[in-house]
Amino acid sequence: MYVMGSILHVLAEHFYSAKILLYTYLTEIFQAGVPLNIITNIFMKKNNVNNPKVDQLQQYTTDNSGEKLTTNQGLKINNNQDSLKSDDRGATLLEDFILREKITHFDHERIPERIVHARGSGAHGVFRLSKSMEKYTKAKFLSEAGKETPVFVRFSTVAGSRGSTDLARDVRGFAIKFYTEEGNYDLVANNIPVFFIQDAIKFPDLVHAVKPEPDHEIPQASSAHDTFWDFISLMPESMHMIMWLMSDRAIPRSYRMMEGFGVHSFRFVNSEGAAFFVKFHLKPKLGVHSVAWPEAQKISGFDPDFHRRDLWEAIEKGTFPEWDFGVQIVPEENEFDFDFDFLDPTKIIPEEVVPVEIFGTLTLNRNPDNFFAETEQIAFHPGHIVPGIDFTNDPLLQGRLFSYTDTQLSRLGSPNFHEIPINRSINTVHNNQRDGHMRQQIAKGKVSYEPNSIGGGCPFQAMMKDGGFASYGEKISGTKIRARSESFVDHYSQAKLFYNSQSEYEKEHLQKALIFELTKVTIPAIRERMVSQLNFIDKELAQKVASKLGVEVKILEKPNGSIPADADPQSLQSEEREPETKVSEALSMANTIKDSIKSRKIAFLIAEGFDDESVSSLMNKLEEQGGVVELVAPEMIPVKGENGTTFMPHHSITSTASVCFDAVYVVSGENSTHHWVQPDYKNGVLDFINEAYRHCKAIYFGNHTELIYDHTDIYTKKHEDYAVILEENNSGDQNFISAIASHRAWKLEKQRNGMK
Ligand code: HDD
Repeated sequence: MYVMGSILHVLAEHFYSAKILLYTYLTEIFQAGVPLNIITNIFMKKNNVNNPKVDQLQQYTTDNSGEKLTTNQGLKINNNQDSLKSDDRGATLLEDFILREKITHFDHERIPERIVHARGSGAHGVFRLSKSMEKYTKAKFLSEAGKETPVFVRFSTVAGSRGSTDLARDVRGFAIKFYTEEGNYDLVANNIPVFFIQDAIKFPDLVHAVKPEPDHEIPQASSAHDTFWDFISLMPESMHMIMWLMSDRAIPRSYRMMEGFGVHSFRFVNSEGAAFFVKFHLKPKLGVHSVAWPEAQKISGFDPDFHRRDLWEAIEKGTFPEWDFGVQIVPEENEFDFDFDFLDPTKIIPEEVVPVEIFGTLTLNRNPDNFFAETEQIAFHPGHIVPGIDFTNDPLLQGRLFSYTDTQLSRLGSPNFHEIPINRSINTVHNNQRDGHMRQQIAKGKVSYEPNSIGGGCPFQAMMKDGGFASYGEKISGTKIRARSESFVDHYSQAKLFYNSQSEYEKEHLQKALIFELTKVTIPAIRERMVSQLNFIDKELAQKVASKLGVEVKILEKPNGSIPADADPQSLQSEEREPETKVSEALSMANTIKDSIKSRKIAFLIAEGFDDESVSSLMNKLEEQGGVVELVAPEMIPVKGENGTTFMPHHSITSTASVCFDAVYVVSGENSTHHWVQPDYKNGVLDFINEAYRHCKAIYFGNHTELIYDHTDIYTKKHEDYAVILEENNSGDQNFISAIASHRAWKLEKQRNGMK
């Protein structure tokens, strides 16, 4: 059997392009003799070409194919069905070490979930440097164009538990571990470039406010409740972040379609010791796209794993998610040239003021083998840096530097969490740290101290020229004080900048989000405080929201919030600065990339007697351009076309909804149309189409589908709409493809929903 396995392996390696064909053929031939999973493992081998981190993980990876069941001590088990008893109807014996081992391990399978960012998904990949950044940083992985560094990326929501829905309105984490030759570098980023608070001392308060309320643990994965808005309405510094959080950025279409931001200003330090302030950016090659809030709510019911599944499937299909990676760079001497403080994490540097310099591509190309071992056990920390990258005095970052190691101790249970395979650096670790729970490294010799003579002085400290890390020698002089800098006290200018940069439909979504969230607030005083805060950002916005909440906008006499105890709040608050730019195009998703249908999911509504030629032809066109077609039929049974082709549907109309797709094709065919309008299916198919229409998706009606079309909201509203394509033909196909690429016809939303 194993000889057979090796032969197959060699064959597969040499005839890569024919792998799939060969696979189908061989599974049929060898089904009897070789277990299917041996063949599968060989042919569906994960993409791990030239990835030293993946190679390292292989040492710890096991494969049960063809193996016998054993205990954890390696003893072969001959009966895994029955415990050891005093008789076949007698009590179980304490002696049953196999039962005890199995149950004990099971009893301890869970570890504490992350206090924030508990719900997440991850993947392996590679960062490829396209341009040397040597001028700015001595980090080796950023020095030589063409260099490839293995990475593991974990995306997450913040507030929900491990089992919560992916589609919560929330910030998304975007944490990247670069396994560099100089050690691990972690960029623990988010999909929003600013944060709620300016100082880490407020983090526990923020998290307690947003998490489920402690008396009844309600609500799960939602900010729409009293304690969150109570806190926010008292924290003017959070207003910029709130604008982002209430925008559609907080409900991404896919992890693959979100930006990533390092948030804080970090430092690049070059080999001459010169330092530069940098802000990290990741820009998805597929553009930045979101779903609408009513969709998000429904997706949470149909597929709470929507983002996790999307990431997994895209990688399995070989549509590898990609981001351009870059930085905004500001030389140290220009630190004070801006109208905000670089150390304030509630501020962005508008891209129109300092453009993003792209220097490489991040590609995710391999799903993990085991969720727990990799995605759950990975431990990120903004303090994992390499020479050439350094911190700033941003008080939020400074607090993070303490929090992340600390949390791993309670989550992973031991200071040896760096030895868990996914956390190991690809260069070897040498130091005098010893022992502790679950120690794995076997350190030779007598010496575990330094200086020493017995061990020949090893391990030696590294000189800077040999890659030894030395902190950037920032000059500091000051008086110890527990206070906030006055340069941090402008909480509204950039909130305004964000709001004013949004397109009309984005502004409307944002207003609706605020109304949704604040409607769930049960205490009128909190709603009132909140709309009064909004009034500092945009008077019309405040009025609109207030009018739906039954509260009045009050001009705050004395702004609430965290300000130095001895400062006059009024004077600080009113110190609003004139922003350098009033509108930033980069802040609106309306201006994002819309040129590809790659990985877009298109539902084909097929029923008995459908036009199979048109299905095959359009399917080919869409798939050629990277689109993903899934067939939806009245029932989950094979469906025959008019020319005899039979398709097995992916879904039945009752098991999915159009919110799970980007576009809909109502397949040509008189017979199939008749089938769909039968009483059993008519409401289902109409709901499917009408909902896609409301959410501004591309919809294509093939030939002879009038009987369906005439009953949809589209017909009754008789709109001229570029994203609804009637009757199949060549230009129809092309129009459909363009409409899918443009993501949504958001501009027609009001019209489509019958609003003025
Ligand atoms: Fe944090 C996790 C991102 C502020 C304390 N954070 C965590 C993760 C991301 C971020 C992406 C998930 C990592 C993973 O996938 O394992 N956090 C941010 C960003 C922040 C930020 C972009 C602001 C700019 N965080 C922040 C502060 C503190 C923390 C101010 C504490 C003072 N964060 C944590 C934590 C977590 C965490 C409690 C929970 C799990 C973990 O670290 O490993 O330590």
